[in-house]
Amino acid sequence: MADSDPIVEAVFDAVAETAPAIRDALPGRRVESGTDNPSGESVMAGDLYADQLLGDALTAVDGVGSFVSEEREAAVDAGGAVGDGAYAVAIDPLDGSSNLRSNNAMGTVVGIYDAPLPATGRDLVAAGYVLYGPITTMIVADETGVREEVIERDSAGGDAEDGGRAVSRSVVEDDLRLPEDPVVYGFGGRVPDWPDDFTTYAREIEDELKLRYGGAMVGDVNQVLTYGGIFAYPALVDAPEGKLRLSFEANPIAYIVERAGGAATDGDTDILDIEPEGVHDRVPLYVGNEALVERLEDALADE
Ligand code: AFP
Repeated sequence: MADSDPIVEAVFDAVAETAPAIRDALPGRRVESGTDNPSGESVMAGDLYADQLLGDALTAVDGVGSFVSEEREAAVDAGGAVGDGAYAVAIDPLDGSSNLRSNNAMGTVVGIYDAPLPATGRDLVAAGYVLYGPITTMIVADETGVREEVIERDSAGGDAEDGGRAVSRSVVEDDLRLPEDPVVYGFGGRVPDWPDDFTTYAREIEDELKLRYGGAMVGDVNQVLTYGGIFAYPALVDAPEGKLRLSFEANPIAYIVERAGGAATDGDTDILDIEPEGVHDRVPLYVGNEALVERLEDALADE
């Protein structure tokens, strides 16, 4: 078993330490901020708050050379030589923020790259996500494997020995594996916008599995990691690149699920092999059970 990378551990410490403050801030930030992000999407007040908190925390971590956010046009220089001892940390600060108004699950997605962005998923050294569900959990995937942690405020509020850290990280699953037998599926986008070949595939899956779609990728992928199955935000007729961002959403999720024994594709190519042109490139994402992902690639290739 490989040892954890100390910089990776420090990044996930910083992410975990911001989680309770982000969660506490959500009730007062369920409104639109009046601004759009680089992808042209309306930004919620919760997005901005999480982005600011995570930016401050992560740029302060030794070994983080740059901070790149779905909500910001350009990378924030954190003073390290990315790819030469320092990492670029890519964040989707509040994935699924549309769920704020409806009080449904959302989360923070983290990708730690050993190269400046835009980079391929093969440059990831670790990835993970915080899930704000009934409880706050964090999935961490690195060279040691995939684990699930529960994040709680430290009842003692932190003390000098642990640097006043105000949260506790409790590993509840230290070798998270995608269940062999698929049970759930979740497909994004509107059905009339699905291309015919994906619609045919979806109809087959609907006959085999149970629908679990909540509008936040982290929550839906967590269902797949927990019960087995497949998640997709597919290419759409009027948006062949789909909706999800490669750097901030698809790559980290692909890294996690592949390390847990699954597969991830854009319909033709392993997500981690995609060469992006820009930091905010979008990509279709089909991820989960390897056999179902292979069936999907065959279905899209048949046309
Ligand atoms: P928001 O962060 O704008 O809510 O978008 C979330 C997301 O990027 C991803 O988490 C979901 O899987 C997907 O969009 C949901 O998109 P739809 O609202 O089109 O279903």
